Amino acid sequence: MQYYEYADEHQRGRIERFEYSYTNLDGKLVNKYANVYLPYGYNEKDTEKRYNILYLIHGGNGSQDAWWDSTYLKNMLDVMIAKDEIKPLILVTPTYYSYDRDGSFEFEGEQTKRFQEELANTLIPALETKYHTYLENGSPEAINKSRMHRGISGFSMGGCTTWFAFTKNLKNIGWFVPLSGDSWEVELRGGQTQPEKTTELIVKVIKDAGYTAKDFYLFPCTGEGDIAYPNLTPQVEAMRKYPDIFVETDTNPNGNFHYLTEPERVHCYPDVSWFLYKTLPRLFK
Ligand code: FER
Repeated sequence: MQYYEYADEHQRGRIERFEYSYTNLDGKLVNKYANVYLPYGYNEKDTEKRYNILYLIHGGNGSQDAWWDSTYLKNMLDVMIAKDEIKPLILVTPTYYSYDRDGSFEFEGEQTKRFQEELANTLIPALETKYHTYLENGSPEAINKSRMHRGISGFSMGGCTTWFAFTKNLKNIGWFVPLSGDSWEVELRGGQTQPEKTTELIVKVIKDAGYTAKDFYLFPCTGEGDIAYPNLTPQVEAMRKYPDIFVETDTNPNGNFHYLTEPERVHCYPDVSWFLYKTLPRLFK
């Protein structure tokens, strides 16, 4: 099995901590942070330059640090940018937790859903008006206008978060890479238990927004040995019944949808980071 291997790279980006506060849906003020990867050459004084931005979400019980601690993500970004395999981008690892945890899947599902409100109304406007993104100001209109410069991905519950972003924040985000997680829009593991209903809901969101296949990109990924594979695959099969909305291709710009799977790979950060490595060059173009 092939993995991304560490490579020496002297043009290194840096990771900053972005602090913000958020009044959660229970009215409680929560002090939070997100880690922000700024690529090599990022200069806060250069206000002309703008960067695409990808939000990358941790799995259940994880944190803002999980991706950095468990994979070569930082080195991977540095190398891919230095080799010009991807354009320099800002990558943010927030957390969806803004409530006291109880460890249950019901709780996790609810948090990943509730996070969508925080993302749209607090995190995106605060963070993206500080860093040099395509967001011109913090208004909903400006967020909508810059959506094709904004993506979201995540592992496991972060994959569920990505699917909730699709149904709740499609007008704010153009690129979606759910890793080893299905949509819990209908119910827990609904991608497996209710694939048709889940897909109908997703299709309705697209149509209600007035969008077509040209208006979003969706690249779900998982390993065939992953515990989420049996949950995600039925959902993808149901989505394949709408080939004019989910136009499947492994090359842009011929389509907007691709289910990327690999034999053997299992439910862990290093395994799914391979999918990120494969998919990053397809984003924002
Ligand atoms: C899935 C989606 C999410 C799944 C598991 C999860 C087993 C999350 C697990 C965790 O965070 O522990 O389809 O399948």
